[in-house]
Amino acid sequence: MRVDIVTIFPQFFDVLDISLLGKARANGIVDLRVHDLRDATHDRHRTVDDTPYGGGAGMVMRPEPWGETLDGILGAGGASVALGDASTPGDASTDDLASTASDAPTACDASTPLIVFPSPAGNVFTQKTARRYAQEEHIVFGCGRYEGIDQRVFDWAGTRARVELVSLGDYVLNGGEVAVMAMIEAFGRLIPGVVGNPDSLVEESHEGGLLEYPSYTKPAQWRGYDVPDILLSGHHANIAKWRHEQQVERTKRIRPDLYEAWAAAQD
Ligand code: 6GU
Repeated sequence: MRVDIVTIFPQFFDVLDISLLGKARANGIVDLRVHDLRDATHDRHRTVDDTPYGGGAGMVMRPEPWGETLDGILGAGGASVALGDASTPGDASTDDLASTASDAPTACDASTPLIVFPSPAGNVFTQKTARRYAQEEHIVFGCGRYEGIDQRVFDWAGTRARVELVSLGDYVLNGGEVAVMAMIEAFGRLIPGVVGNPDSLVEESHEGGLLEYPSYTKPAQWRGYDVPDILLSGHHANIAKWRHEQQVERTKRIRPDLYEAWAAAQD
């Protein structure tokens, strides 16, 4: 799988070398390339932003460095959609397929790369999104800063690739870098061969629609707290039942929204 990241803070992603992804890169499972947006500027100050047309606070990222950088990543070939067709909305048949039909053309088919722009205005990234990204052949992350990126970058990119705006949740970050790191952490471990024991992916929170059960290890007594007797019983069926009950109870208490969705899917 190929992953490109476009950012004005390339050093930010140095830590990917020491994570799980570092091993996946060394093994050749993930071909990850980080691009400095400023390398595609041609003025002495390496300017990537400017004042917004129409006025207003903050700065907007200029389109030219984005165009030049994405040209280099996407290459000369690949799909291209005629501008006249560009308003054709993509297949947004699932709620998770983060359609940006109103913001950018999505006429490109699944054989084109997926360009993800982290944005608080995007569809919320979930475990389902992570599973989908883990199946992609080529994802490009475009990290915006300042008040955003010139809208024409999204419009044009949608003629060359599938484009999605994706948010981590309802709060505002200064830029997309931390969001991209979180998304890579989430989908990277779902790429076949990245996590050693695939069983560990099945039991955890969100994969089954419920939060994880509590875990215990040695010692059996610690600072007055005992490990629940059932876990020392050796009775595997009872342990599985207890863990499931814990999951249901926890989810109901901490995430009633998830609980309702899970309960509705049970019948
Ligand atoms: Cl993906 N980007 C930014 N800038 N802020 C966010 C976000 C993303 N998700 C939540 N807040």
